[in-house]
Amino acid sequence: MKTVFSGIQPTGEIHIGNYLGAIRNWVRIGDQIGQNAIFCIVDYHAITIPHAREDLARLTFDAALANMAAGLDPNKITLFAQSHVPEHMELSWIFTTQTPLGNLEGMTQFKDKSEQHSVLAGLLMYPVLQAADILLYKADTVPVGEDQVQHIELTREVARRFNARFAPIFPEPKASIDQSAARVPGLDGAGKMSKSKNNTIGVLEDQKTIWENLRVAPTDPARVRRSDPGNPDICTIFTYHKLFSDLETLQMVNTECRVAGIGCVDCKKKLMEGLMGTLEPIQERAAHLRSHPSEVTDALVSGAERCSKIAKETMLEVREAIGLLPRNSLRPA
Ligand code: AQP
Repeated sequence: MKTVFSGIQPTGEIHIGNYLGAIRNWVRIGDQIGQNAIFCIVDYHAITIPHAREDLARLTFDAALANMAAGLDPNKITLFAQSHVPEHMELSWIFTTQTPLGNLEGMTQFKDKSEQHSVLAGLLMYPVLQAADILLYKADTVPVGEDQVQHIELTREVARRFNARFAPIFPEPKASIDQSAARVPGLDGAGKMSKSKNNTIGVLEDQKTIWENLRVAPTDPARVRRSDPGNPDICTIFTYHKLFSDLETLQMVNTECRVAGIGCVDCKKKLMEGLMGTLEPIQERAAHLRSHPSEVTDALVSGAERCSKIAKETMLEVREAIGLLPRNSLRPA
């Protein structure tokens, strides 16, 4: 790992899927490689579905705050907002002109989101912009959840095609996935936890709200009465236990659920202990950052400065490679 890039959309509250599937891994990588670990709040991606203009800036700031609270230290790593480095859009356009439409129409996320939202052209181009985000910094590793694997494969194709046609500028980056939490399920048990699906446990959500949502979350449908035995292997709550509870609790739940020794409410109360044990320190750091917002804004300012430098250098190479007329060549000698 020389350079690592990953991003998160400011489309809502950061949830435990983002934390366990991505951010936790980002923190570990940052500890290993420092400021070459580049993390981005991808606000231009967030507008590929209809968004509320009055919320976007706040959500972008909040996403940066939540990431810092979850352990990203801007004195170590690089954190910035995508729109503060306009070269992302320039490279994205160049890649758009080189990418067959068929490659984009087949993307699973595009197909899923097209069913939920009116289809904007930007939604189709989402993975091209993502390729530009990653390749602008010549990142070789992209730590993501499983849902992003297909997009990283497209990024590799984009790099390969560009290198073959113009000049060998880009690495072919690999996805890095934390298999223990590659696809955290949503509270509704109907698919992955996702900000846009209203099935989340927010990392910064207060204990009361988390409990209200958890209390009514579906479990094994065979457990209609307290006395019905259940099967933890098909229960979302047990999946969360595996992510948050200690071994002793895990074994107890695994055994007792199967013989109706504990009910679902008891099981969920047990989960709350492990869950809040993880979330409370994050929430304390978030409270500190809320009362010291300049720590967040300073991080974003210096992150964008650092990224701008790298981005400008890459774009000089790219423009030359594709044969554009260089602006600085027009100056008289
Ligand atoms: N449920 C998840 N389990 C594991 N990893 C996840 N990621 C997202 N959900 C899970 C990973 O988190 C990083 C940021 O992704 P994102 O901003 O696209 O998160 P989201 O919650 O998926 O956001 P949206 O706005 O609701 O998008 P859609 O509708 O596309 O899911 C990524 O590394 C992602 O893999």
